[in-house]
Amino acid sequence: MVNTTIKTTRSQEIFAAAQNLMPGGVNSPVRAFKSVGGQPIVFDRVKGAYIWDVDDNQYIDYVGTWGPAICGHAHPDVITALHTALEKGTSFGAPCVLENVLAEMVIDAVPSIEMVRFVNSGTEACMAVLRLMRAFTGRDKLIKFEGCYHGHADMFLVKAGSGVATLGLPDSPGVPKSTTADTLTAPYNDLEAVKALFAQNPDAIAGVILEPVVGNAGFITPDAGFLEGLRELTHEHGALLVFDEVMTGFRIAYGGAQEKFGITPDITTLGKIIGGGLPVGAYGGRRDIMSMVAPAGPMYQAGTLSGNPLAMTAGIKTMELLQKSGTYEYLDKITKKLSDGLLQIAKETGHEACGGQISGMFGLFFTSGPVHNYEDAKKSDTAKFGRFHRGMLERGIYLAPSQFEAGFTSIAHTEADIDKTLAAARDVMSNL
Ligand code: HOZ
Repeated sequence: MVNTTIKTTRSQEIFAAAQNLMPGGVNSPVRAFKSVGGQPIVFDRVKGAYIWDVDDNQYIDYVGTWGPAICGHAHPDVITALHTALEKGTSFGAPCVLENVLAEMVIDAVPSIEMVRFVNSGTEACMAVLRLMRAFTGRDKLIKFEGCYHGHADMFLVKAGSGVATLGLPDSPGVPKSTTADTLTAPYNDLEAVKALFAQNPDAIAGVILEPVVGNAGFITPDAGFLEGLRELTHEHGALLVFDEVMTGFRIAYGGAQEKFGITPDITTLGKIIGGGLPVGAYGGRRDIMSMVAPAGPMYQAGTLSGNPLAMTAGIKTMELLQKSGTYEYLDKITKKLSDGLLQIAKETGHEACGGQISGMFGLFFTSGPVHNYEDAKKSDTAKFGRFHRGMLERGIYLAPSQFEAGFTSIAHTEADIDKTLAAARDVMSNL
């Protein structure tokens, strides 16, 4: 199936060539449109809330490069700062003062972080954190939640979200059973299941890792008491609590989910927004834990491009922009208008749907819900979502090409963009 009402000749040519060059024609699976049908759109340029494809079609973008574009794409202040930084070089492989600046901003903002280490992606951050959890506690097992995604490292590819959920894959071939033998899983929002795992594995669990608000199984919020319960259980059992805030950090509040919900984990992983659109990840936490990391301590982790001046610059400028008063109120206002509007239109046009938003992060499931965990999310009518996605695309609205990914807005999105999106949604849902 190809796009029917918009001209995508050039996109099709480029994607056809790409399929002979790269597996599936892409460098990350979800963007291949496999679960929504049709072909991916090949982009030419981005600006503010908009993207343009190689056939010159314009779209309102709710992917925002999967989260980083919270200030809108190619914000002029970020671009100007990058030009200046570029003149000084692209990578030093040595300390630079920009690392101190971004580190201080992260430490000031995120309640759990007293020291931070920059890496190059969220995957890298989570891989390092697992090693750190084990090094600090002397225990090997970890608990993760079904549908949560912590990057593509072997130990986390168990009942994972994001592309694994989108493609309906069982756990990935190539991951030795021995590597995941210590990965225990529980349904999200199920404290009793976590209690049982602790009871079955006394003094063996290094920690619990989760997306405090899930974005990789669609958008799922924590039930009242869930995060508090995990905090208590981990304390009680001498285990660490890790918030993977790669998506939620600096998005649902400046200090992330931990600020929003008032629960302070021991360790936090970050990515996306802190790189302002360049490749950055980070992990940080209590000083005594982070002091385990080499060269301060014995736990090894390294990276040639880590802390590089371009990525630090984009991150610093993006975070400065976010500090302007009213940022998160505005994100919440427009995203609530979008989310409420989509649910109302679904109701009026006779579709079972549920969803919600926090600040500039949202989701819509085609199921009556409520969705508390991945099993609930899987009840969604994914074929209908695919048709909805296609219809929206044809009307100039770019949504994440998967039922199992959250959507993102930015401060560049206007009320008029939301109105246009809702008008398109009414049109599409009336004919689904
Ligand atoms: N894993 C990303 C979303 N959860 C998708 C990355 C991409 O395709 O760019």
